[in-house]
Amino acid sequence: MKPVARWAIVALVGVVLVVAIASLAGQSLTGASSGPAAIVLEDLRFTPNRLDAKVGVPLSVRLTNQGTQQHDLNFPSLHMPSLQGVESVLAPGETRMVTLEFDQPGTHTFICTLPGHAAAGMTGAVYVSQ
Ligand SMILES: [Cu+2]
Repeated sequence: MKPVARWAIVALVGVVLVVAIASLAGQSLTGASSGPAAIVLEDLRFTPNRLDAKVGVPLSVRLTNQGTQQHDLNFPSLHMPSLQGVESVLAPGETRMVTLEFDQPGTHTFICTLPGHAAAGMTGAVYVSQ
């Protein structure tokens, strides 16, 4: 794929996320059944591989493994007691909701910890602002 096409996809994803957050902001907090974000785990990549979050604000993310192998999503540099389920492995075809909540701003890298996956490019980051 040409670099130009990749940037177009990234830009489009960014717009979709902004729209989703804006539409949620316009609603009251009445039992949101779907999260504002989703990450697809494919063979050796996360799509999208970046998310935005705010300190102290829980972010629901739906993880779906559309690959043919097992994958996980792990924040190696963080110790987050509330990160339930994120470190467990998803089988092919499996979907799971997780909630991320960060207590520090910054760029928090996540990886797939299965052998060789991160080295092959299966990494991403959550950009956390105050
Ligand atoms: Cu993986």
